[in-house]
Amino acid sequence: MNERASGDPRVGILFGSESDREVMSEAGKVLERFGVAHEMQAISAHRTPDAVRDYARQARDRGIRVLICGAGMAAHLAGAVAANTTLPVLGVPLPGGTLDGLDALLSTVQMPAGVPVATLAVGKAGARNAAVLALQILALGDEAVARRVDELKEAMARGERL
Ligand code: RP5
Repeated sequence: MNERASGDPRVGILFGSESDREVMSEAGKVLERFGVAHEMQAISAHRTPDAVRDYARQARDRGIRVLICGAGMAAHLAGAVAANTTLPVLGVPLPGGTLDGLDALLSTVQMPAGVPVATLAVGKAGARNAAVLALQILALGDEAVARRVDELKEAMARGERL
């Protein structure tokens, strides 16, 4: 399972602020462990909306297959990305601020019909699970990734924790 990631990124990990990087790097660590190339970028739905639109619109042509978006407070990043791509978008609500993640959870999960964001748990567990879900999506068309996800299930059954 400890394969080195190489090649063009297949997963984009985005987050609304540099202050989110530490939590969202949990997703990157999982992808690294499974040998899936990814890229990480701070980009804000509120501060840099044009950059978010451009990134989302160009991602598929650049070879990205899944997008993971983490943000806190009024967390619109995942929804704004989903509005501009047909790639699967996985949202990770992040804790912090007065409401400590409940605000981000509701902002991320409550998308109107037609613009889905698959929303994970708040915080580090959500970041890790977003990476696993991204692997499971990639595994639909990649037997090597599918085998590694099977190995993860077996390892967890033996008591290993992700
Ligand atoms: C959100 O506001 C970010 O995703 C971050 O979680 C939160 C605080 O951002 P900073 O003030 O640390 O840049 O937009």
